[in-house]
Amino acid sequence: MPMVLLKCDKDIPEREKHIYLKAPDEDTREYLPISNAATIPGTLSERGCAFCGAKLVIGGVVKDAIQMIHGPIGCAYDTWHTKRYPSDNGHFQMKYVWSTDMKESHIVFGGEKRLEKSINEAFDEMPEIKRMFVYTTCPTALIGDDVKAVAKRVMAERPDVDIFCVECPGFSGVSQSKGHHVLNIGWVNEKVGTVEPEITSPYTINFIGDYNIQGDTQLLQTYWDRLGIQVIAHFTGNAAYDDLRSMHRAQLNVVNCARSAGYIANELKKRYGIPRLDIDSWGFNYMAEGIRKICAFFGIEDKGEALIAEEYAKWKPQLDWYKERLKGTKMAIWTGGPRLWHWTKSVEDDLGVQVVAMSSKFGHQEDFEKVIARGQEGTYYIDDGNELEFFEIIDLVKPDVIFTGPRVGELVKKLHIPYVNGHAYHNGPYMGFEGFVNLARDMYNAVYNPLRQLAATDIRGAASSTAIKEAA
Ligand code: D6N
Repeated sequence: MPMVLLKCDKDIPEREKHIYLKAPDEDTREYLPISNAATIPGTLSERGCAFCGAKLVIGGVVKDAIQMIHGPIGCAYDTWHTKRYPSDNGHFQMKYVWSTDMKESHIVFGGEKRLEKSINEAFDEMPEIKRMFVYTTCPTALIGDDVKAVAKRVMAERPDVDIFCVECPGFSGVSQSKGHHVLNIGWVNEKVGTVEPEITSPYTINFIGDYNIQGDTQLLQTYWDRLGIQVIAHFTGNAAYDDLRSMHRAQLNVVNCARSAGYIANELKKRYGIPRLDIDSWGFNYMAEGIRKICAFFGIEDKGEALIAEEYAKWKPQLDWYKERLKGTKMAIWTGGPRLWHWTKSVEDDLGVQVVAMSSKFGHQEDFEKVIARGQEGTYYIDDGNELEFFEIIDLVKPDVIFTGPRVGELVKKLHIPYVNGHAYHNGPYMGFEGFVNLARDMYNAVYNPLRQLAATDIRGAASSTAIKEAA
């Protein structure tokens, strides 16, 4: 039976449809876990809200815009500083958070005046910044504040500023995935095509679905520079607001995270005829394949081969050093969705690591199709997993390392299983050739860390003190 009802789920048997164990000789197309559906009551979901998907994942990465969150203060604080996406302008977007700080009386009497005042205050405080995102949140959307009308008024009074409104309150979807969608479509509807870029190369791309986590975008940028490819816009790692307004001028859309940003790539194709090319940027094999495809599109294959050869010469020996030591390591990946399919085969091919369990918070059917196709037999594939399920899965598959977020990471550490931050990374970047060596290093350091044995030792008992001597 390929769908699995875990013991901890005996009171919520509907969970069976969300957990799949890949078995030999099955037509896996018949067994996709249900996904992108409302969380089942009774399960403690790890998901984020739709607002968070728009703000924390995509909009908040843009480096030169004020992020005005129209709602209670917590919506601002809780989507600030929990991810690391640096920028080359002093990390302006990570330093500050702005909120209209809605209180009960504003909810009763309406928050539009307060929003207008807050927008003006923010621009006055930071006169060098002329761009802004405004987000609605659950309460301000429920009371019907017309944020677009407010933004229009401010833009009429201040002709040098530009404001983009994201109307995507937390309750508007089953997970943060909805926020990705709303922001993608809003941006292409309202902002793309409103700025003309300066074209400096015969080869132009948009790089879509990469958020400069610990410098990913900046590392890949060194490749595009060496290949002579101009990136019109990065959606949205280290991105400038106005660059994203000129996305309509690229010759090719290169998509890394198809989940969060496939929508805008599809719209750019429909409206402007720009082709979409999906690549994986994590892993040696995948990165080389991606560079080959992009170079083939422009007819600059030689340049691509030269770059790949240089990078392999520099980094492959280091990767192999780690591969030698990580071979046979059992890994679990519990992140948002796409990293499951980006990573399962790359760690297997490049590092000899076996992925034994994968859980996606908000992946859709297409994400599960990809991950099950790329993943191994005997591996669990879980949609919207909860903590009790994680503990049971750990007992079943006994992973040596888990790539997940800090919250679940802290839990698994108590079981003396090392975790590596699969969202914001431990010491990234992880994309590209150098990046995958960083990932291997962090995995090696986690798995072989001697502190793990010490942490598992209780020095209060006589038996344990022997153990500690042995460990020492
Ligand atoms: Fe894509 S689906 S945007 S790759 Fe996305 Fe990206 Fe994945 C995700 S940077 Fe994952 Fe998230 Fe991040 S869960 S924040 S690691 V966390 N929405």
